[in-house]
Amino acid sequence: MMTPMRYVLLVLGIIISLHFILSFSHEDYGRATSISRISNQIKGSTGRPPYMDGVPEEYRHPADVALPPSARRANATFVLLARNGDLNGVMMSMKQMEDRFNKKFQYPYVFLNEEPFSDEFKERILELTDAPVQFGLIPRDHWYQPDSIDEAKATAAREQMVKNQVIYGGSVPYRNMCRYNSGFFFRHELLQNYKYYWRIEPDVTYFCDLDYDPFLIMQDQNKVYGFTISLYEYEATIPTLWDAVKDFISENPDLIEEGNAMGFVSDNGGETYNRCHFWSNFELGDLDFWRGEAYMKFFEHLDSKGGFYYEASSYRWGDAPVHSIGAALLAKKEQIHFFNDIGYRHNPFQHCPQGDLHKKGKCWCNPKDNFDYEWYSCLARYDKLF
Ligand SMILES: Nc1nc2c(ncn2[C@@H]2O[C@H](COP(=O)(O)OP(=O)(O)OP(=O)(O)O)[C@@H](O)[C@H]2O)c(=O)[nH]1
Ligand SMILES: *[C@@H]1O[C@H](CO)[C@@H](O)[C@H](O)[C@H]1NC(C)=O
Ligand SMILES: [Mg+2]
Repeated sequence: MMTPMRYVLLVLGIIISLHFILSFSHEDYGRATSISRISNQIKGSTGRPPYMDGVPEEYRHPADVALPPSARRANATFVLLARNGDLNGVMMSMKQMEDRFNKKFQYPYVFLNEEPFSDEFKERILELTDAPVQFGLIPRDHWYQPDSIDEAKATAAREQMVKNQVIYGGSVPYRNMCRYNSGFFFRHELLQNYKYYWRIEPDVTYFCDLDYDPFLIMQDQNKVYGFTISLYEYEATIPTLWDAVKDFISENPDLIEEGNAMGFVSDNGGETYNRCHFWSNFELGDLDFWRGEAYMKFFEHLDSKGGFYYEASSYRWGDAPVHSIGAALLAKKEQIHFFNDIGYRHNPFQHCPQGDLHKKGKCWCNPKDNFDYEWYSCLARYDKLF
């Protein structure tokens, strides 16, 4: 039901957004933007997370025409990890990304697979975009379980999880995928040429038109990680992951960043994990951050504990908690960005922009179906950092 007050607010919102849409032609887009002013927005505790200030208007490109090749762009690419059998789901996601964003902005795509992509896969994908597309093969030693893993122990762990009905508990390929996304994709040779990436998964939904370039926000504001959904890991999960994290912290105190987001992952200064993580099926990130000394050491440390293959209690270490804990401890909290205006769904959760943002993005999700402040979401914990 629309109360009169809400109606007035909605109309006001429409008038304000129309004003902005009409007052910026696409020539304004990417004009030598006041980067110094923007980096001023990365400030200390203000009581407000930076996303609440919205996207500076000079970033917007509302006109429905492709950006000229000379327009300013970030050093960035999409990344899709997929099997040949994922083709249909990949196309559904990619077609939407093209329509909602990339037919205007023309960022390239990198596809990765531990098996060669089929001709059919490549042909069908190439039909969807005018942007450059590259298909990469994952080196064997980046994907398969390393020899150091005790297979008897790993098998026992998987069998235990199947018994406990843990989702994907018995699957070796799923573990390979989680370990690959945690510690290897950014080392692929096709990604060496890029600094930022946006991960796309099969069968996801992008609800809104994006009229600005999130990669430029990442680059100009020195962000390392961007998310739209955050949530708790399953109950009774990954106890040994946090033990390994605590070892890492005590062995490498100098690598832990000042002003980090520890408060997002722990409620007691690091004693225990509160199970919050960013949902990594959607992520924008800084590849150089993952490739940097701190995260590489962090990943090698976790990998040496074997938990990507063994975690016996009830779960397997996923790339989502690993990325999230890495970003939370090794970056400043302001470097983690909530993309509030990107409407997104990966079953079974969705982020649907609210109010003015919903209108601005011409979003088609139901604003009442929004995970942000549901009981299982961690967004309130992110907000509380600031
Ligand atoms: N090349 C390759 N890609 C994989 C493999 N397993 C998963 N992926 C990809 O890794 C990503 C995550 O896999 P999903 O199966 O979506 O895992 P999930 O998101 O935890 O689970 P769903 O709820 O089923 O989506 C997707 O981009 C998959 O296409 C694999 O064995 N090989
Ligand atoms: C893009 O980023 C990568 C990784 O940092 C770097 O090696 C490369 O030189 C950059 N390219 C451009 C054009 O700046
Ligand atoms: Mg998925």
